[in-house]
Amino acid sequence: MIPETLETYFLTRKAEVDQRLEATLPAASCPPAGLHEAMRYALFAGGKRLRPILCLAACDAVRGRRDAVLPFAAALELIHTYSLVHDDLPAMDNDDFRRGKPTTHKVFGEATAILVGDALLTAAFGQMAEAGLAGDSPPKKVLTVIRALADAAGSAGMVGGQYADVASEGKPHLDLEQVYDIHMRKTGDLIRSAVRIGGMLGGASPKQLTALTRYGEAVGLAFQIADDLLDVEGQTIETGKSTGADAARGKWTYPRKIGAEAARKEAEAMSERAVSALKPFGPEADRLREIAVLVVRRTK
Ligand code: GRG
Repeated sequence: MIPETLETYFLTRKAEVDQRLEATLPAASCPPAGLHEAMRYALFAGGKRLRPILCLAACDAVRGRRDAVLPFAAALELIHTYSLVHDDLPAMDNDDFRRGKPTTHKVFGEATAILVGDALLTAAFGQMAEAGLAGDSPPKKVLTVIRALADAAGSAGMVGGQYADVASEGKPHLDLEQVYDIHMRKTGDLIRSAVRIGGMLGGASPKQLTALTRYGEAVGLAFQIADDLLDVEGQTIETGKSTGADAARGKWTYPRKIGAEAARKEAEAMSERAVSALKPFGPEADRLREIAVLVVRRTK
């Protein structure tokens, strides 16, 4: 058999996730049609589906059943997309472009964009409840996963990190620990949670779950630092969003705090830490290893 390349793996998993999302969301013509059209616009604008793919790859690493994990992988993308739609609003980052296209509020207006985010977040929890009802995983495990995702996405996790990020804008000084804390909560918690959920539903042992948690944490931080660097050095044509926006807004990032060169080294170190966290695993975790390397080499 020809070994599957990372590219094929990404494309295949992305297609599975997209199919699931397609089946989950009401048709654009279904009332309220304006809202459903806008939800679909936000969700199918060309995202990389990194979080669902990490979740499925973690399931593969513990030789779990991917089909039982897929609804939760889709839920992760629903939550991620809602966060981007809200993050782009004028009250937050005020971005006109995302994934190379006009942002949701630019096309459908601010009120609709707020409701799109609300509806995507609600759909994520509906999706997970439905998966629980389908009975592919034990109910207690499903509830544990839902609890974990609510923590990662809520005020102690992503939303709390976003709050701290917004509050830190324009401040004259932030310690590196504070920048780390914002990055971990804003971006890292959902990424770590994606990996943990794939492991938990896939049947990870406690030792495996600890290793996956360490991996997810390191990849989450590496990803955010790489994102900071793309904002400084990236090409709008590739990233699909305006570059230099963080500096213009007075945001605290790793390149601003420690310089671009040191930030790149830190991202590389995190990527290596992620790979070494996977020592307890054999080749079944190769996709996770490859993703950890890719995350710091990405150009979009
Ligand atoms: C508004 C509650 C709320 C939270 C927002 C994630 C986030 C918190 C804000 C996004 C700001 C940002 C650009 C952070 C950098 C890391 C990041 C999440 C980048 C976008 O994720 P990708 O690259 O996006 O996975 P795609 O488009 O591929 O899905």
